[in-house]
Amino acid sequence: MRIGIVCYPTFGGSGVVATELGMALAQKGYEVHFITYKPPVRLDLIASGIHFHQVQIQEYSLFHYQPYELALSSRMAQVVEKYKIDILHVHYAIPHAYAAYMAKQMLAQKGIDVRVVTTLHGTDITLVGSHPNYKTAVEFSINNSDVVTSVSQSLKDDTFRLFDIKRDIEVVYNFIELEKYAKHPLGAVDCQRKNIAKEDEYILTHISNYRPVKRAKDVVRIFAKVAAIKPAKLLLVGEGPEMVEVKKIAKELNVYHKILFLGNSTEVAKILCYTDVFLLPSKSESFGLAALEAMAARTPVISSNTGGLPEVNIHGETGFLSNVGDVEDMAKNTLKLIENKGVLETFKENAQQRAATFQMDAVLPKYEAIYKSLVVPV
Ligand code: GMT
Repeated sequence: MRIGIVCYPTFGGSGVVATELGMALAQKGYEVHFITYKPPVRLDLIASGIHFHQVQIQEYSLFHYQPYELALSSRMAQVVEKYKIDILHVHYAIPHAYAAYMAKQMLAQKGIDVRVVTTLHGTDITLVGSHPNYKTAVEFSINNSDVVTSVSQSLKDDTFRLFDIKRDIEVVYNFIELEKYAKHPLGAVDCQRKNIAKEDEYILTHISNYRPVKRAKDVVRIFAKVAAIKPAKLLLVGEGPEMVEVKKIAKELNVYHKILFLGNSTEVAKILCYTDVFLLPSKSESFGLAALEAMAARTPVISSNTGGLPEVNIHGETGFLSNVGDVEDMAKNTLKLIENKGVLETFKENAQQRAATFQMDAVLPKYEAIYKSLVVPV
């Protein structure tokens, strides 16, 4: 079977999920074609079965905004026709589901029937998709995909609450390859903690795109409260619009010198390997792939209780959940973990065991079953 994958090629969770899925499918013998504006950051371009088709945008001065959807749907239609693609699996509804619908219509004129699977990832429904500027088109694209999946039950519920949906949505959770993160007992990652912190220092980590939805300023506030009581370092991974303010608050709270700003990184497994506690105080989070990656690396998670996070992080077992913005409670919970070595060890073990329930081996067959259900035997 030939699968076309459309995603954002950046560090965001939806692009990571799409990339890991595509690479796993290629390993199982599927022919996988990525169609996007640049190679996805985690994509192994030379792996067997992987193909990449770039969407080119020509600047034209008449256009205040260049029409990416047009270029994308044209490219999708060309690639489907040339490589006889059976399924277009689009990740993140805006504008991918809409462009896929257009490609499908263009191909239908030529007697080609390509099937469209749309996976909803979060802000394409919650923050952005349900905004009146986009709502009509997003609702239309969801209702007109052949199959729609969402990465959590919470996101499915949000989709039905925010749109007039006239079809079923299947929950297919995000997944993890535990072996990539496991520091113990599989030991795939060479962990060199002593390069990062002193023996007695605890390491707290946050990974995100520093958009307001991540509440990264809360991360610094939590850290300042923890660092006032216990020796600790904070690793901030990623880049984004709120980073300037994050640094400002770190200086105001006098913890700047205890923070390592690591920027965007493809070495997430290595960084998590050093980490004792992962912080994710988001305002909205459909799933929280970053939390799952941390848990896979035996790291308990201090998070908010929003969206799909309670489906991933189990309160009092793999970490703790607090109300959005309750920095005091999040700091208290972090200290609960690091003030007692036995407690921290139990939570680390629980976190990894919980992450194992999201193993790729369990999730991949669900996508395969969806693809197979759509391809009509000839
Ligand atoms: O979190 C982001 O801002 C990035 C965004 C994306 O689409 O790349 O992440 C969303 O999709 C991830 C993968 O399914 C989920 O794990 C994240 O929870 C979700 N983010 C939000 O809902 C804010």
